[in-house]
Amino acid sequence: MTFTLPDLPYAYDALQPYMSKETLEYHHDKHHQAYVTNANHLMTGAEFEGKSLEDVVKASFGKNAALFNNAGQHYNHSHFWKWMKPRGGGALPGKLKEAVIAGFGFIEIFREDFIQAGVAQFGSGWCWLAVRNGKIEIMKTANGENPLVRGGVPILGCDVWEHSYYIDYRNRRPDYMKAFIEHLVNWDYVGELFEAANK
Ligand code: MN3
Repeated sequence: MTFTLPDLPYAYDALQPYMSKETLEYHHDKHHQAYVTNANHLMTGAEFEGKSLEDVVKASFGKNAALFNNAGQHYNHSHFWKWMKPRGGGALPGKLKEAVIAGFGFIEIFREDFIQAGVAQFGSGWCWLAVRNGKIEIMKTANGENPLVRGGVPILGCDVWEHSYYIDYRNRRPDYMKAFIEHLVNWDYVGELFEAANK
């Protein structure tokens, strides 16, 4: 298949002041576009014909590093835009809230652990909330990797590559993570993925 860059589900300035128009212009139009372009160049041969993005990510893991990095980042970013919304954050939908409380004790502890996972990821990568073996857990991964190749289903991910926050937060990754959790997360979309992962 040929991958295409999805449009942002909101205007470029819709996430201000927590994520600027300039950040989204670079991050979506330049970085994400480059992953799409590179993945399309690297998917030569019949091996990947008719395969979904998820299949390409899983099939290239450990076999074709260049394709895996670019297809993985295409997958991650396609969700990342939808994991945020203007006036996001706030309350978690019912079933997800129950699962988070069952897994972490308190919503506040989950928030702190998620932020800590993002802060502790050394260098470029992502932190995640994923469903694995029927349980909800926080994970962190390097570069373009994601829970799909570790037996999990990602339901929320935060991009901690510097290109995601350096314009707005400079080196203050903890402040970016806090703003992401408190003001940007689209919990309705996370809830939908959570219910789909449990079917
Ligand atoms: Mn990115």
